[in-house]
Amino acid sequence: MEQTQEDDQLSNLPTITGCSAFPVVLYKAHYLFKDSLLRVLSTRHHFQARPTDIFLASLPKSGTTWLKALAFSSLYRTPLPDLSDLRHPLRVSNPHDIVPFIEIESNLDLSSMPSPRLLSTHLPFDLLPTSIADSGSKIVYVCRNPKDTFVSSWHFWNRIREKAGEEPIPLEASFDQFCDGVSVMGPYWNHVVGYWNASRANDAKVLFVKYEDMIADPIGELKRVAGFMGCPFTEEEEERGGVAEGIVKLCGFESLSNLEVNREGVLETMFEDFENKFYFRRGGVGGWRSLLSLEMGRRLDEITASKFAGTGLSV
Ligand code: PAP
Repeated sequence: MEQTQEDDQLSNLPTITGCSAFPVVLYKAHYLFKDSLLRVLSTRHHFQARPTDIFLASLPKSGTTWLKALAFSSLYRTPLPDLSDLRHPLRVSNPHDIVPFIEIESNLDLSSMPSPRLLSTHLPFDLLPTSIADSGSKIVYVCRNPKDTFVSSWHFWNRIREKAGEEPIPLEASFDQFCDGVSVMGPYWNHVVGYWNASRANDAKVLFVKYEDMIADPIGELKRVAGFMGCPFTEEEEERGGVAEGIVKLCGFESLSNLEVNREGVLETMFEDFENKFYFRRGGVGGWRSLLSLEMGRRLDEITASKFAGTGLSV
């Protein structure tokens, strides 16, 4: 690829460390991985969405892996083997290997995937490829409360760093950064509000889902997602019973995290191989209390209340 003047400018953006195991840069008010910037821009310009595409969008550590599993096993439930079949893709592959990220998988030929394609992205709404907005494709966005998202992220990057023999990210400094908006794909609030506003503007295009609602009512939320994706559970399936329940059970934390592929397997990423088990820590709501003080929790709540003021959104 030819190096342009813009590429040079981009590769000279100041790097920021401490919010992840890898440096980020500030690009158009969003913090992106330095090493992924050119790839993100290339995806933005070259990725061709199809009207039938479904994108699962999220901030990292918001329930992406779970949503991928639920959406995949719902959307393709007719051609897929029975949920209990040991050959079911979710029993042999990590959800990230099944539902690729458009901005990361440059070595995968996404154009050869049959329709309807199920794809994912961590990109903020305003950095999505223009073809996504212009096509009839749909987006399911999952949001998680910022305290659990921060804590999940802090643990994740420290596991990566620990494996590389590096010191853990200092908690207080990383928390201050998060509060100042510095987090992967952040600021947190801009990412969430971007998709929230898009869903309010066009709820046939963007479905907004909360991780906490998925925990409280996984079957209800799964049905909402399936209906939005255009594959609602049929009357016959409802009468027969157990279809949505079976999907929720297979995709549940206990079930997925205990599969051999997710205990022992590794995921190839643009940085290095990450262990699949890093994507399953404990799950659930309110785990932040084991790491953050009440004062830190209050601080984040106050920032969130002020950032979400007037949006109609609460988390
Ligand atoms: P990613 O964006 O890097 O893919 P993502 O899957 O969004 O990460 O987030 C991982 C979190 O989802 C972890 O949360 P924790 O650190 O608070 O534990 C992980 O445990 C949780 N998670 C993964 N799978 C499930 C699941 N099936 N049900 C509920 N939570 C899950």
